Amino acid sequence: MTTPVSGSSDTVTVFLGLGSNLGDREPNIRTAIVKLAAHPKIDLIKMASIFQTAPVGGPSAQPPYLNTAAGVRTTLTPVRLLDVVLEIESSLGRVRSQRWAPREIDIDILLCGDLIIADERLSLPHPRLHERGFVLEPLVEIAGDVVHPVLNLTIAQLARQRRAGEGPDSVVRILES
Ligand code: A4P
Ligand code: MG
Repeated sequence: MTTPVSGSSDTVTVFLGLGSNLGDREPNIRTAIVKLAAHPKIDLIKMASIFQTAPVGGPSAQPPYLNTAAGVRTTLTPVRLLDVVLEIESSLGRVRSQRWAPREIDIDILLCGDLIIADERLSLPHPRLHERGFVLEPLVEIAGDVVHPVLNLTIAQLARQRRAGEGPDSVVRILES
């Protein structure tokens, strides 16, 4: 089946990664989730715990992040969903400077059903999701059985693989959802 580039499509389950290391981090994350859930074409299904995590990449001496993941069902196409998340990021005060700079809110589209996309605006699955504790640890709580459509491993397998490769890291659960 071809994916329409705009408008609505069949309902698909999408997993999002959210992060904040500027401003009121927890309210930023919770407000972003509320805004997503308020969209008429997005139903919030699950939210993971919020984890405090050490910054990966970007300028040195950044504040620590809070990260979480959310599962939604939507009839939006991936590109329309990207527009919605970019709008929510802007409404929460995010201004883009350099890559991996500190931010009030980052909303990444991690997985969109089984879709595999590599175009200028959107890569799916998110190209770095399998490498990162700050993505995998929240995601495994709500999507452990979901299969990564490129790597053909479940999120639980990817999380175990990363932990084995890196050992304990600075991902610390601090709040329950
Ligand atoms: N884009 C392409 N694919 C996607 C996708 N699947 N989801 C494009 C969302 N956006 C996608 O993103 C730049 C552009 O990527 C978007 O406009 C969209 O067209 P951005 O959010 O402006 O840039 P960024 O986040 O600085 O870069 P990037 O490469 O997305 O970084 P990541 O991978 O999101 O990493 N450390 C901790 N502890 N916690 C974090 O949350 N986040 C990052 C950013 C780095 N270190 C971190 C964390
Ligand atoms: Mg991003």
